[in-house]
Amino acid sequence: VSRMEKPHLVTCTAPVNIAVVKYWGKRNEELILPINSSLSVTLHQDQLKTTTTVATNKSFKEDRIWLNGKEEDVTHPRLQSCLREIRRLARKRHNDGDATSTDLTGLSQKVHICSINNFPTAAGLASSAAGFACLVYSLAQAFGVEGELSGIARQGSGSACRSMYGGFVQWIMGNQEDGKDSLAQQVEPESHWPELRILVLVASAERKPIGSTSGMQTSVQTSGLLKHRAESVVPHRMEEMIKAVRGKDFAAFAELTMKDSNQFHATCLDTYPPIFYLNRVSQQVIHLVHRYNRHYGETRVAYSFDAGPNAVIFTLQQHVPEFVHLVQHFFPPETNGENFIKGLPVKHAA
Ligand code: 2P0
Repeated sequence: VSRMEKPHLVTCTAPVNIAVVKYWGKRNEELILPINSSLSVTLHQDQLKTTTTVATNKSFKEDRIWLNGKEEDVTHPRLQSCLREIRRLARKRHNDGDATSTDLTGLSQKVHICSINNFPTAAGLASSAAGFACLVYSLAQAFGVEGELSGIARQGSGSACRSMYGGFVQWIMGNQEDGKDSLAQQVEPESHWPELRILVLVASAERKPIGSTSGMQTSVQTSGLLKHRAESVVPHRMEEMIKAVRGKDFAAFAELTMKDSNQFHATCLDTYPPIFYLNRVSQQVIHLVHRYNRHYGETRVAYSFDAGPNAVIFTLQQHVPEFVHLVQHFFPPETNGENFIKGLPVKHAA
């Protein structure tokens, strides 16, 4: 029996982000360069999040990874891109004579990575965003790398670059071919708008039928609406959204958020063959929100849907109890103990 050297462990967490101006479509598949800029809100650290532990040890023979307790293929190209880029940065720091970086023996060490989500994976709840952001940050910590890392997270999953920052974050699409200017940037910190609240209504925790990566590929190939959106709608919408966020103008923020979600799903329908991420419950939530806002004659609540039927609700703190009460009334939890909501007609709403 040989004594194993104690592994060097780093554990980090990264939260999910929810896009209010959506990313959908790449101009470069390998580098993950988008056809439009996007903007998101990063959730609080203690909510939907990934926790990742990276272990390095001289005795490790190969890189290995476990996701939610199950070993996965470490040769996955996007995972390899992240590992390669972090090791490249670490080597550069070492060669530049940076005293805080790991020594050369450390640089050549293999890693074992364990990653756990506290929410359903691949159910359209941005699991890859939190996952790759957390992976890249943990690897950077393990290898003593600091600085701009969103360009590396982006190569794991596009939306992951936005989870590298808290608060309101834009992913600037950039225009260089090498992608060096396609980075995330904080627009406002998490402290900027403390009254803003995000509710996640889980309509289905099942895996989505069409993954984002292949879905957006088909959209780029077939949807004229997506091209129009990327070229003629998003640039102006990004400006308007940043203005609404900076000015904490909830009505403007909410309207832009709902319109952008709707247009994203319209491009999915314009994709050929069409992609449907929304279901009956999603549509009922959409109706409920509009009826609620109409009832008060002002926009108090907004919805947004990603590549799945689960609704993300944006509202201000003072409206949370009433809106949650309404949701519980119209979508009572099923009695089988599962955490799904049941669709009921919304014709009695608000
Ligand atoms: C977003 N989504 O902006 C949009 C809205 C889904 C709908 O980013 O291929 O998992 O890994 O870059 O980041 C989902 O796409 O796709 C996504 P890849 P990703 O949040």
